[in-house]
Amino acid sequence: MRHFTSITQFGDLSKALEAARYVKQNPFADQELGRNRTLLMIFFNSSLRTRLSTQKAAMNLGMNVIVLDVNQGAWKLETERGVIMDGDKPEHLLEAIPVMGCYCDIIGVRAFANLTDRDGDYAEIILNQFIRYSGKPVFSMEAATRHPLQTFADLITIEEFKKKDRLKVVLTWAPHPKALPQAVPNSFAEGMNWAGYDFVITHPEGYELDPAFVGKAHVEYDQEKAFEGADFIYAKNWSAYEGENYGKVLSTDRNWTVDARKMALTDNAFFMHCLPVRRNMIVADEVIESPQSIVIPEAANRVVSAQAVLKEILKEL
Ligand code: AN0
Ligand code: CP
Repeated sequence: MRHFTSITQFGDLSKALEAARYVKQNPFADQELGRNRTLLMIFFNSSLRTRLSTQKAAMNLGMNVIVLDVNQGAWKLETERGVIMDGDKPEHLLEAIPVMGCYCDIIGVRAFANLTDRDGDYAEIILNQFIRYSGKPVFSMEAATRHPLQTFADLITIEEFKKKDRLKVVLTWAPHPKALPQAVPNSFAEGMNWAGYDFVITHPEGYELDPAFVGKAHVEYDQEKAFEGADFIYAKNWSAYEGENYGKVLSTDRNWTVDARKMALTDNAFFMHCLPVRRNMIVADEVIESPQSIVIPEAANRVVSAQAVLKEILKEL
């Protein structure tokens, strides 16, 4: 594997799960693979889990790691080509990227959607510029349209906790005060379709996701109906995708918050969320603190997914 921007690039589900199992059981077995190799992680947005888990994964593989928060200490970067740079941005991404490429062997990039220009976001302009101009393998640490390391960790977690072969997995929209990207729900939907689970997406009308990611999922506007018999509830907020509402918050209706009464409609489902999560907006305290909440093992599996991906990339350097 050269670049990793979507879970579908990891061959098939059984290959991905086998790679994850090996890494989990033998975390330090491949220290030679990463020796004298440098990972550069570039953050255009904040992070707790992605930053720490990817660094830990790289250290497990014997790699050196450099982290750059673009908004803290680096020159402010212009991203549009053709701009007369007489404003507050002293450097262009088109020089910065190949320069960064000189200092490392692999680059991880976090660059969220800006939520104003849908075509630009869905063209993955920043991530693709890294792929094109850095000269190095690039992986997504959440880009505009996908968060594949999260999706991979989610799949590992579902496989670890599932109690039956035929699963009903439900992705539910939940309220949040600020506009969030569609990357996590898009990527999760892509992963569920790829894995072939029975998959339902529930959200208020107006929050339809890009059909390319929805795929074969059943869309149900009645959240309680969607929850019936579910084995996994995956909560996430996202802003609108459709038309001129792109990037807007259309509702903060707390009737969509995941609470114990709704969880009681499921088949004793596990509760998942990628974190960070706003309690009592997305999920009630009683649910996130319940034994059915697996948000911490889910976050722990971020080391496993990052390590499995880094290993695949290192093998082909
Ligand atoms: C981000 C998002 O919704 O994409 C990151 C999630 C991993 N969340 C926030 O900005 C709160
Ligand atoms: N889930 C996740 O990617 O968390 P961070 O934004 O803290 O990295």
